[in-house]
Amino acid sequence: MNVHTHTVNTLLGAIAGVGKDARRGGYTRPVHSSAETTLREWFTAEAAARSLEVSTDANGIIWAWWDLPGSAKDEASRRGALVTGSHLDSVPGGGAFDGPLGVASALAAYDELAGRVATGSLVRNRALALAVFPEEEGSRFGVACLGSRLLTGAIDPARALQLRDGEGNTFAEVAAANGLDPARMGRDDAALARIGDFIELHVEQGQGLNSPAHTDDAGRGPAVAVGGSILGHGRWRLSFFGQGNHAGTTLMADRADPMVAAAQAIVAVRRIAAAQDDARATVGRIEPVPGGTNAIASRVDMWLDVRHPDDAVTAMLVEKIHGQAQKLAAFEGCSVHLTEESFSNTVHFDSGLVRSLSNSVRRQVPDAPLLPTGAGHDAGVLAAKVPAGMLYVRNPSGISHSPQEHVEDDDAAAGVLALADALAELL
Ligand code: HGY
Ligand code: MN
Ligand code: MN
Repeated sequence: MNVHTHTVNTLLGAIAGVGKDARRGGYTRPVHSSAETTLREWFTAEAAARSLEVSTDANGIIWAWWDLPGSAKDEASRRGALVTGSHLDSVPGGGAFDGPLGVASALAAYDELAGRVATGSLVRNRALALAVFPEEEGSRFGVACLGSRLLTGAIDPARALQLRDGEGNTFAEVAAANGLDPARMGRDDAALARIGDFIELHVEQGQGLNSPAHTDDAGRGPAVAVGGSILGHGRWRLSFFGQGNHAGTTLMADRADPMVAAAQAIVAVRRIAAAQDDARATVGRIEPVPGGTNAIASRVDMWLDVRHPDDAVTAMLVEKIHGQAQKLAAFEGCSVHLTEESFSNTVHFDSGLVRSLSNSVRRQVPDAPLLPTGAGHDAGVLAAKVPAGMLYVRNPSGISHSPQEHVEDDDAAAGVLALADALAELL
């Protein structure tokens, strides 16, 4: 067990019991839930134990600063710093690594770098900050990467603050209840000026490292990959409206059942996406109103996640799906309304940073490939404003947003070394 295996896996072991979901399996750690708050406290304690200067900004982003020796710790000395981090919130029933692996690896990489500075094998020229972004999954308030969108101005704070969770709480209310001042949320140019480069390490979500192009005879791929691009992706809500009624007293011919229209629309989503190369479209969430076993629904909301490398194709697919949904709704005597909830353009990471990451990572992992990903990340949102890059750590099954997501200890350790080398190159 070398120090990196010990540290990153010990750190992850310490939070392995936080936010376990007995019904779904895996973890359910929505932003500002008790579970995610516990994880934020865990990170803050681990950072403070490393004498990093920890603070939470107006948008709820946690920053842990490793300033240069003798630094005034002011805007000037922190300007253009190197930043690494990820998120701690999860999807419902998510895995143990999506988010926390990047945060734990940032702490373990700090340990490695502090060791190199102590032995004189690394001389730093700029500050390093570890960062934790809130609501990356958008699983409580519906908009992915809400923290980094607020920071970069990608979302109007007025819109963000009125977003509601499943219980009807607004983001403003929940943020205020967690010590934040909604009036101060929004684009933060001072914070952006402090980010010279941003690197996010993340568990691989998908089969890139396991694909035949990258695996050896034993079928084992490299431990680490460098991120090249993020697929454009968005979320839309399709609301079907019909006539709520009694399940026993309403003859089949007398119904306008939005559940039937929605069900057919879901099948159409699959057919339309399957006909388009490289497209992905998913309905993973559906909410009937009133949702009673013996009541015909009056309304059914379902959420659409559509992704494609070409943003124009994504828009065309959504248009096609909406048109089909309108036909299916009309046939059932229902209506349907489409609302866009969030959209992220396809992102290509900063080429200079990709080169630097590739050179440093390949010292330890010579066959580390450059991979596209279909998963969104805060690094993708930040890339619009600052040079951003990513490292992915091997996930044997490639499965994510599921309790089956996994990273082996040695690969997690290799990820920390790769991150430390990448950061050292940039420090
Ligand atoms: O949905 C995504 O792609 C990311 O995991 N939030
Ligand atoms: Mn995720
Ligand atoms: Mn993630």
